Amino acid sequence: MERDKALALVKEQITEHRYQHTLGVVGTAIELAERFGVDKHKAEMAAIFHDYAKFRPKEEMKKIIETQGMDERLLSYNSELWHAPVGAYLVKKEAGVEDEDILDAIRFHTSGRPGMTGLEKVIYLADYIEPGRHFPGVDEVRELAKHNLEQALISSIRNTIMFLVKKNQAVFPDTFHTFNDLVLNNRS
Ligand code: DGI
Ligand code: FE
Ligand code: FE
Repeated sequence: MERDKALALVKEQITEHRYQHTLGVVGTAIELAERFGVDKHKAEMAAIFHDYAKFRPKEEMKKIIETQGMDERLLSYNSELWHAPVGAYLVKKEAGVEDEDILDAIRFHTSGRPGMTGLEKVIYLADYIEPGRHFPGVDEVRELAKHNLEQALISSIRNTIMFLVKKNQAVFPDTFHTFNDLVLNNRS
């Protein structure tokens, strides 16, 4: 699919603010893909569509999770997690994206998963460090991302987990499993 066609499809689904975030993720994802040897076209497409389902009604997302055989544990956790797997489903169904690498990068962009592909790592990280993000610790992750994809990812997932824990929010198990997987496989 053409970049402009994809952007037009996404623009209809999300707010202007979220669209500006998406453009930030696209630029960052292409940079990271180039730096770390990941397919740039797939990175661009996954970035464009990553938050496609962000504003779907919760009831619609819940129904899709239940009827499409998705992980129902999601329903017990923060509904912010739902737009990632539901997005992968809707981007295929409504936008006609068939590439499973791209769909997986959308599916796992919020929780990550053990054994993430390079493309999945690039999208997770680009979502975290795009220029519009301003949370504490993001500059340190931006520095790490200049030369080490895995260390940058570990740092961003650690920040996310600590942020949730400090707010007394339950952490989805896959987020912990992703953190453990990366730490255990990147000990220096
Ligand atoms: O969609 P974005 O805002 O661009 O970013 P995102 O897809 O990473 O979603 C971030 C939101 O998801 C944020 O409100 C925190 C929440 N979140 C991320 N990981 C977890 C989580 N919430 C819970 N309960 N558990 C998680 O592991
Ligand atoms: Fe998201
Ligand atoms: Fe996002």
